[in-house]
Parts: sequence; C-alpha cells; structure tokens
Amino acid sequence: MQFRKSFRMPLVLLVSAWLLPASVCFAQFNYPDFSGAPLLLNGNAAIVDGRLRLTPDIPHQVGSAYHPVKQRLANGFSTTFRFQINGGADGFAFIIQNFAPTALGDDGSGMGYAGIPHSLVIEFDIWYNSAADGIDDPNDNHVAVHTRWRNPNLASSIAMLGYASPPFALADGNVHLATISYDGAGLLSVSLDGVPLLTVNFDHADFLSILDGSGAAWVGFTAATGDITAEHDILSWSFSPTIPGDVNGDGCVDDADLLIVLFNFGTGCP
Ligand SMILES: [Ca+2]
Ligand SMILES: [Ca+2]
Repeated sequence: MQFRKSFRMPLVLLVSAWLLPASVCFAQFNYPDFSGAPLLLNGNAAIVDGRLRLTPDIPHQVGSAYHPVKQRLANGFSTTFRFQINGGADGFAFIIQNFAPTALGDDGSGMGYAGIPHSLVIEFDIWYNSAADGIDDPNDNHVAVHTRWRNPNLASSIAMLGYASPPFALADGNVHLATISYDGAGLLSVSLDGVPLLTVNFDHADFLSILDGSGAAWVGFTAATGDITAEHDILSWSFSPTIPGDVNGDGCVDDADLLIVLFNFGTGCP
C-alpha cells in the first residue's frame, strides 16, 4: 500500500496538467537597450541613442518612464538596470506606483517622484538639500527608500525608510549596475555594481496597500533637474516578478514547472 500512496500525488499532478491551460505567463521583461522600447514617457523623458534619458542637461527638467504593462509585485520581484549620470543635480529614482501611467512628480529636489501617491521609490540622490529646504538629506550622494504609502510621496527625510551612501559618486559619469529585490515579505534590498548596499524592512501589508486589487502596479523611473543640472540616463533594464509555482523562474507557470515537481516528488522526504 506504501507504493500506491507514494504515487497518488504525482498522478493528481499529471491529471491536473491535462486539465490546465498550456501555460500561464506573467509579464517579466528585459530591455538590453531602449531602441524602439514601448515605454510610456512623460515630461522631458526621451529615448536618445538607445538610452532612456530621464532628463537632459537643462535646468528644471522632470521626466518619468514606465513599462507599459503593470507588474505583479505582491509576491516579490527582482530588477536590474544600468545607469549613468553626468552633471550635478538632482538625481533619479526607481519607482513602484499605482497612481497613473502618466504619473510625474516635482522637479528639483523632488526628483520627479515627490507628490505621487501610492508609490515607493529607491532614489539615487546626488544633491544635498538641507533641513531648511524642507528635505534634510543625509548628504549629497545617497541611495534611499522613500514612501508615504497611499499618501503623496516626499523627498523629505520624513518619508525615508533607510539610506546608504555608496563608496563612489553616483554622478561620477561612469556606468553603474543596480539590482533591487523585494522578498514579498517586507525585506527590500539594493546592490550596486554587485555589492550589497542597503536593506530596508517594512510591513508587507503596507506594501500591498499601494498595489491594485490584483497585487500589481506600474514600475519605472523618474528624475529631475533644478537650477543645477544633470543628464540622467538608464542604459538597460530587466524586471522579474516572483511568481508562486514558477519553479524554473522563466515567468511562466507551465508543464515545465510541473515536470520538475513531478520528477522530484518525494525526494525531500526520508
Ligand atoms: Ca537631494
Ligand atoms: Ca534624498
């Protein structure tokens, strides 16, 4: 009878495979560059020579760009992008927001995200704004997580969950690689050039509160200049939501995942 019991579950899985649609795929994406990329561009953002130029090197510019399909974020995600900043102010941000695909925040110290509700950003801030300015930046070179959850976001330190300063200038004119990961349980991590830089903890229920009913939101970038200017460029971008059941991590829950489960069924038990 032990024989029959151990094969009952694989049989159920196999029958389920026949009943399920061939695959259910989710919208992970990869832009090796931005030539012809279908991004939603707002304000002064543009695609220039295959780059996403969030702002040109001109005073008081503000831009945002979003992937055209909302991403499912409720179970976590990982995203990687290359960036290059030439100039002095103000910085850019990776943004998750469920406000609108046209969302565009304040220029200058607002880095294009301040004022957007239902948002969480990881800012790459290259200009020191004082407490007297109402911002209270830690310094002129930091990566920080800012959110006020459903309320309009702020570049002020009152909206900051945590920050770290990299061992190089974000605006050194070199190309840098950033990876941002969320574990789907309240832990957000940021690495720069492959080196862990920052982790921030929050209540996962708060994170869910800024997503839509299906656990999705827009993802993209914002940036701004003020009296001082910079060219803020994103050179490449990939994004992968965490999908339960996607055993091989290809963005689809399909037969391939089922077969992995099936062939490994019971191997973890004594
Ligand atoms: Ca600043
Ligand atoms: Ca800041």
